[in-house]
Amino acid sequence: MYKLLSHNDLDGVGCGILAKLAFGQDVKVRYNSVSSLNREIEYFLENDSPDTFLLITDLSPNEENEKRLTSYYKEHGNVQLIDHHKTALHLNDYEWGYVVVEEESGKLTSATSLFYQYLVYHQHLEESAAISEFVELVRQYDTWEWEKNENHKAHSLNSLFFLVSIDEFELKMIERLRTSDHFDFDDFEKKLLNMEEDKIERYIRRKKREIVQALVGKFYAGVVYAESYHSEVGNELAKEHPHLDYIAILNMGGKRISFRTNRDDVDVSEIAGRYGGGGHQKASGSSMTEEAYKHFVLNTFHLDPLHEDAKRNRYNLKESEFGSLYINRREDIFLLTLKDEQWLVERNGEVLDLTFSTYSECESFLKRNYEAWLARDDVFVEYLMSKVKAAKGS
Ligand SMILES: [Mn+2]
Repeated sequence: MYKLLSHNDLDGVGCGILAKLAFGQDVKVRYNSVSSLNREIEYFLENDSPDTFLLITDLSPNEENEKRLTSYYKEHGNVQLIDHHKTALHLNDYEWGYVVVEEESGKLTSATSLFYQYLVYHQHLEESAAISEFVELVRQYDTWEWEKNENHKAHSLNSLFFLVSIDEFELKMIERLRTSDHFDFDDFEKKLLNMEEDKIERYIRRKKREIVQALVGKFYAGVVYAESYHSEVGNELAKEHPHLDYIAILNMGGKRISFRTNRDDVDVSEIAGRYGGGGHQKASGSSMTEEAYKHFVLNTFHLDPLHEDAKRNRYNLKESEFGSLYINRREDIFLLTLKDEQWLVERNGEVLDLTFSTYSECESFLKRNYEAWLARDDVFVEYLMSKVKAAKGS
């Protein structure tokens, strides 16, 4: 007998699907949130037969259960943990732990891709084109590589995962992976998925109008409330606001926070760690602890949302040789200009005593300190006319 404790997201359920393909009736699978895993481990250690082989994927136990699992392993063997989270790397110190974040080729791993290798290596499962394609879609979604590769099928797979129940998803996928030569969606699913993508787009557009900016510790965070589509919301907001260090997505009902960044110089697994959570460098999560509540809810609730940059301008453009005009809620007027290959900021007519070697650094400074946005063309034209008037008058 086998027992698999896995995460309740697509990557975790991908492991469950592979386990059922490999072991059929001989495996019991339980999907967990990050917080419920430890209860399940304790239940297993107290109640299950030592003949049952325990597999844990895509999640890591707390310190106490690390100890319990280690002594259990010494006595019975029969434990294997497989994970790809950076915050779980220390579990490689145990014989029962196997954590790989990145393959030697530089390819990022997922729990499903590691577990697939494990099952094939131990001859529990035979490789097939359909399964390999499914595993790769899960991996690309979980590592967010799909976006760079424009592999929308990977994104669709995750959307489908959320459209149906976990049980239904499992059943559908197991059947398909057993019988198809290649992995694909059926026509009805394709129709559903198109509708879902439109819905996600509208949801993200709304969230773009709700995000607020807050300095938390030494980092500038974008804070937004969202119950669904955390990865998509986080990713789009991070792209929209590169001056922010990370995006904190608050799920008040679930009392959880997701952290996302697309920057290489920020590690959100450390941010989540501060509130007792963990994860990857670019994506992590934690519970809404009292401290987190204070930092992200209480201290930010009164703030006005960030304003988006004007998008349809023809004249007031970024990095323009005529200067780029920004405004903010306090009605400050900023002009970004290039002089002697350095970018300067003029605030309400006065040049600040700072220079920047790139436009993006200059803009980032402006947005972090003044919450300014690129003004619309009509504001720009009005500004230029007032300049001309002033010049004529003098
Ligand atoms: Mn994962």
